[in-house]
Amino acid sequence: MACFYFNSNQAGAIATIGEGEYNLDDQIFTANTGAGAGTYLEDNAASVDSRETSIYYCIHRDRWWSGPYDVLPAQYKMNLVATYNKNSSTTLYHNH
Ligand SMILES: [Ca+2]
Ligand SMILES: [Ca+2]
Repeated sequence: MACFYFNSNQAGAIATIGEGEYNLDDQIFTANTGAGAGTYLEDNAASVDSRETSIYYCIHRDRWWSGPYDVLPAQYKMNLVATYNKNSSTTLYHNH
């Protein structure tokens, strides 16, 4: 599972993604989880963390896994860079 946060440094509302998503316009930040709760996940995430042990995620700026992207390694926390407030799709890969 990848956790997205509305604010930097894993703060604010949270949204979780467990699989690849070609768009993020039908996911929302979970109610009552902090600043930004209830807003759409697409183009509104500032930071992420991974709860996976053998999967890494790519977070893309555009839908259908296109455009600039950030890589979220397993068991890692980071602020988004290429997709800061511009996140539109996700893919996941198993580590080799
Ligand atoms: Ca979706
Ligand atoms: Ca976008």
